[in-house]
Amino acid sequence: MSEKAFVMIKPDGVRRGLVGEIVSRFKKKGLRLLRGEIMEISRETARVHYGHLQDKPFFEELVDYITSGPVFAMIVEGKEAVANARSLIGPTNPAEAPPGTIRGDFGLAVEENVIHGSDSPEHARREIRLFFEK
Ligand code: IDP
Repeated sequence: MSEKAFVMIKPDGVRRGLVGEIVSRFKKKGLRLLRGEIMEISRETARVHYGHLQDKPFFEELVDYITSGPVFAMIVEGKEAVANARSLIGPTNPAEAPPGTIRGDFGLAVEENVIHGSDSPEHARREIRLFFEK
């Protein structure tokens, strides 16, 4: 059974010219890129997307970061797309992400961790609606 995941290259990844390299990793893994779009996200969308973190002390900084420039939003599809995308992406903190993962290879710190990937199929559906169907 095929599944869809929402993946987003964050503004630091776009600014640093990593879109092509990162997209190619998803393709080499065997995931299909159904949509891929450069977009600016509003503070309102950022607040909804990261709503589960609104009580964290870094929430405003997170909204600043994710709206600091264009992102590259994607829908990838394939078998267990959510789990497979998360394994390509690696743990939240790049300092703890192993080499070979996207965060491990391209990031230094949790405040700029290059990429987002949905953490469940249900959240993937919600994020695809939020970013692509508004
Ligand atoms: P995830 O992105 O790996 O699913 P979450 O815990 O959902 O991790 O956090 C969402 C995003 O919030 C992270 O990707 C990162 O950009 C940011 N973040 C998480 N923890 C911190 C922190 O301690 N300081 C600053 N930003 C953080």
